[in-house]
Amino acid sequence: MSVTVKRRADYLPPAFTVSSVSLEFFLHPEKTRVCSSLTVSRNGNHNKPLELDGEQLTLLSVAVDGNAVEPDHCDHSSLHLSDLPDAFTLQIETEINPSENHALEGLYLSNGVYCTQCEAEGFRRITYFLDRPDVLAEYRVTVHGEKQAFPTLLSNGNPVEKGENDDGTHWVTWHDPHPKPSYLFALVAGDFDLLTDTFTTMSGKDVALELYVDKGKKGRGEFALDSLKRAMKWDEQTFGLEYDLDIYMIVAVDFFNMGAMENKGLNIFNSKFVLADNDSATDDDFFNVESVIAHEYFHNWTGNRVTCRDWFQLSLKEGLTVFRDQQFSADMTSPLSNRIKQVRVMREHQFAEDASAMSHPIRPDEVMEMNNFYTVTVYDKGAEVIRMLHTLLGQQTFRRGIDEYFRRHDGQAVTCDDFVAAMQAVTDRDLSQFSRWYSQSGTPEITVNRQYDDATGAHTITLSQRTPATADQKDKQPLLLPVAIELIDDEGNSLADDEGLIEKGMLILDAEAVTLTVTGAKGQLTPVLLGNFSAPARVHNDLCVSEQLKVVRHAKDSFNRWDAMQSLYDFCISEIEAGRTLDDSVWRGLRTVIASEANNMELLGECLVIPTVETLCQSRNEVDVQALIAARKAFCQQFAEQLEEALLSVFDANHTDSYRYVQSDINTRRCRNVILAHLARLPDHAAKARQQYNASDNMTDTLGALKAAQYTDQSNFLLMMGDFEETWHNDPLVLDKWFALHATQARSDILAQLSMLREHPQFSANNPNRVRAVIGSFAFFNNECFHARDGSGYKYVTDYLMVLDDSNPQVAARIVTPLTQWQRYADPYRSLMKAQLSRLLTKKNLSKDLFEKVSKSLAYDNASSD
Ligand code: B3K
Ligand code: ZN
Repeated sequence: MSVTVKRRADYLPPAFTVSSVSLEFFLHPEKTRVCSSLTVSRNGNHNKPLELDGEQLTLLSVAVDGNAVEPDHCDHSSLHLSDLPDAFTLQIETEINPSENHALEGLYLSNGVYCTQCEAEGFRRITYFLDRPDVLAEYRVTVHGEKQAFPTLLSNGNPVEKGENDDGTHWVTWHDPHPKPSYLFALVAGDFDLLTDTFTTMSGKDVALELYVDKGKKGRGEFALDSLKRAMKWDEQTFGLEYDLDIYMIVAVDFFNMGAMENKGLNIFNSKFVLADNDSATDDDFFNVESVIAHEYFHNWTGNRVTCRDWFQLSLKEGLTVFRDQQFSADMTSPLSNRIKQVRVMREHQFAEDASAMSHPIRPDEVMEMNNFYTVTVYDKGAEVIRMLHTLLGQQTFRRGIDEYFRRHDGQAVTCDDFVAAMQAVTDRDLSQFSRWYSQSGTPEITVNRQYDDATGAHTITLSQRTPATADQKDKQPLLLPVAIELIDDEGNSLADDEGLIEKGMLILDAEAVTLTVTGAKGQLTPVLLGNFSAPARVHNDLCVSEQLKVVRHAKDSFNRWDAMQSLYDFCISEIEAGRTLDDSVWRGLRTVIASEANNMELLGECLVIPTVETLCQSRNEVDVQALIAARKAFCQQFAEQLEEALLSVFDANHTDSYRYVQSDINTRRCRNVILAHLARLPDHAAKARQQYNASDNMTDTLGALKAAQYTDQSNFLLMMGDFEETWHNDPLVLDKWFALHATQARSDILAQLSMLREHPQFSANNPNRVRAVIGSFAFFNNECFHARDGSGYKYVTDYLMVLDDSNPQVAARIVTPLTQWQRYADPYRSLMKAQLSRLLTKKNLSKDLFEKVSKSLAYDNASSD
């Protein structure tokens, strides 16, 4: 298979520009006609042909300035025209088939709703166009559709005209005054329930807010609408950014490849990130709705008003917007639990991506299929890079930099370098070394070395940095790492270093190594690094159990305290792996922590979570995954037995009243559910899961009870699962939770169970949410069965992907991720995984999406052995 690789270095400005686009859609399930009229000008002095992108289009006609022309070339991927005037009108008519579009890119019809998804390169499935983000045009769009089935016809911008046709159809014309790239185009047609509201901006302009949901789901839309208003207000207060159209629309659809899409003035959302009410949504669901609503809204400035020059610059909008939504969520909920959530994503997924064949800098250099680069690296590490800038500059200077960025680039398509240059303009700190974060891939590692001089009483602490080679890049340079650091002695005192290299708790590590000297410490001096996870790095610290417990007790930074607990658990599990018995001092220490934090539900709840298998893999090489799972399980069992009383007293002393989504209650529910899952392993407390299930008035506690029940006997668990299914069988979004829990069961007949789930009346192989709930949950979260020693789990997923790839390559390429991470594991796992990837590679008509990930993974010979 030959697939073209696109390179960042090859960027050329477009040969032609398009200043205005007029589109007319005649909707039809199988034969939608699209008439486009473009105002085109030659860009520069050249004779090149106009080369338009297209995919799966049937061309009906082409005309230049009103005269029909024959293209030089037209096939399924492009249309070329030459001998063109310098400025002209180009009219193109195409036909597309929305019903057969199961890839859910371009215009598709599902569940009786027409909708579009154009980012990154989906617009070319609608009409031939210069489908690249640096071609910005003003759009006027008319949509014709059947009146009965599609009373709502939407596109970007403001509605300007509507009318009825003689054939019983009706039409609406929309105009978007803001020039935009094609990836922000959107169209929706359907029959919805509508929630409306208004928001008055800081300059006094009224904006109409409209939220379109499935019929009968109005009650589940209110929280999203309120979240939108909170996000609008927050962006005004924090960044001085105001909304710029008269109307802001959000449509919730049931078939969607990802979370949501920030189309100008017309966001399209996966209904999972809109619909939430007290009965059906968990605390996490509410959190996710609010954060995705905010994320898409924030894109209106960081993404839409200033967009990307090319797709290699994706982090320009995504990293920055994720950072913005993280700050918003922290302000709306709680900074600590938010930060822990973000760090879990970094450690479990982003560090794993760095260690895989798909490693890339936050600004990638080479891409085969752009959809494969909407990654945790571009998004989450991208946000960490912005966060470090924020840390280095401080909120006020950072804000001035953002203002400068908009002053320079509003209305333009720009690069990450442009962003850094705007930031550089407001600070004296030289950002040239910092810029390496954009070009260098991999996870930097900070190693701590300690020495003590008896004669002088001086402690020396050397921090050194190194980024191991990655699959895409061998040579690495030192990075600029802001390292929040605290030095604690045995009496819990926080000490300064003799030379004052640490300023306000922050050490800038920009060389390969730096040495600190500290005198006057009482006893052992413990360095506590990366407070609040100040840089996306891994730390090798040689702290023993008593020092970890000292950090939990004395560190000022709550994140560090949580982190020390995680390291402690990691250590305990490796002791069990090595066949050693845990010292009683560990349990005594943990009992003390529980007792002293008994009133801090938030921190305690997080501290009692045992690291996942994915996290534990990060500190191990060539993992025997079944042995690791067994050791983790044994630790959890001992944890419950040893800490039973301590856990029980916290569980019994804390309760919530009837359900409210407020932070103190969220913390209590979280802590109680974490404890419940521990206690459920003990026969004496197994009944608690059932009791909580019966008493629960909310989805968080119901699900918490179900999750805990999996550690009790099977029949009890299955009875509860049966009851849950009966209650929610008509509610696919809620049933997804049941699908996912079922798919993550460690049981010997799991593959038969998965096949049964696929026969469930609510399962649909064309619906990404269902596929992710069943197959995705199995591949990502059912470690024990996915990694079955006979390779049956890998084979099952591969068989599924072989079929899914034909209809929805984007979702298939997401779900293949765990298989491509074979290099983490020892044999037989790695060979069995590779064998399945090789099988996948032989599939006929393998998509570019899967080809890129699978072929890179197979070609990867372990770069970690450098
Ligand atoms: N920008 C979209 C993601 C598009 C993904 C295309 N495969 C959603 C977001 O990040 O806000
Ligand atoms: Zn985004």
